[in-house]
Amino acid sequence: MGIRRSASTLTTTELTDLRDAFSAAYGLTDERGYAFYAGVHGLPLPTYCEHGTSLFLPWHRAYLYFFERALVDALRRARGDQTATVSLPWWDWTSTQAHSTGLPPGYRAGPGGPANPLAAGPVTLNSADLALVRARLPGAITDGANPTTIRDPDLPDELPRASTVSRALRSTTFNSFSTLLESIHGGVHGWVGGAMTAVPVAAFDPIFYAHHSMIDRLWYLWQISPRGINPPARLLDRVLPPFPVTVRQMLDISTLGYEYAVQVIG
Ligand SMILES: [Cu+2]
Repeated sequence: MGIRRSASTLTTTELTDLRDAFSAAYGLTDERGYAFYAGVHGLPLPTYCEHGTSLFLPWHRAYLYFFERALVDALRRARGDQTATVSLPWWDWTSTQAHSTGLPPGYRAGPGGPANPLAAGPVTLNSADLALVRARLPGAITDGANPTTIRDPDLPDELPRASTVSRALRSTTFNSFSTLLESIHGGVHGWVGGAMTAVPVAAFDPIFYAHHSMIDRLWYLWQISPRGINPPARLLDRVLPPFPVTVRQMLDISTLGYEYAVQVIG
């Protein structure tokens, strides 16, 4: 919790904390763990995530909020240190660096080095769901026992451009902003390839959370811009299952205990 930073600016300590937190969450098989959160978004059924609706932004904000809390708890338990903390970084896929090298360095697999828990996530599904994923979504997860997510990234310069995001940020209604941003977001899922291209398993890839932090940050930047406005009033008291929160409660990130480094936009 606290300040969410760009994935490309993490200190060695911050990256170690993040990796330890993900590893700790991978090891928890109950509702505190990674499999539970990844499963909330996709398989096993029911799938809760909101796509193609005006709840896309608030639902994913709630999702990241509860997942980030789970990461903090997992890290504290693993370290036996109640002061340990961690924040979800965002992956700025519009940056010059992303357009030349693609995925954030901290999320890539090192050649022959120790396994990087941010390079792939464990796909802990029952055998029927695993068989379904393998039949319907070839190339999403590895074969054999203890499968993990697979990526198949496109060329770095094919990531969304800052100018495309700027156009979305000039939207003057919540629904037009949400629709434009969701479409840009979908392009990045496709760019990463593999598990990230498919809702049922996308959230098993740890890059999912860095990608969605970027989306959440762009919503925040639009909210504080002169054009930012609340979702339509009829949506404000909608609950965002399975989370016991409403759209209204997701509007002000300062009440959620995290912030993004401020960036001035015109
Ligand atoms: Cu997504």
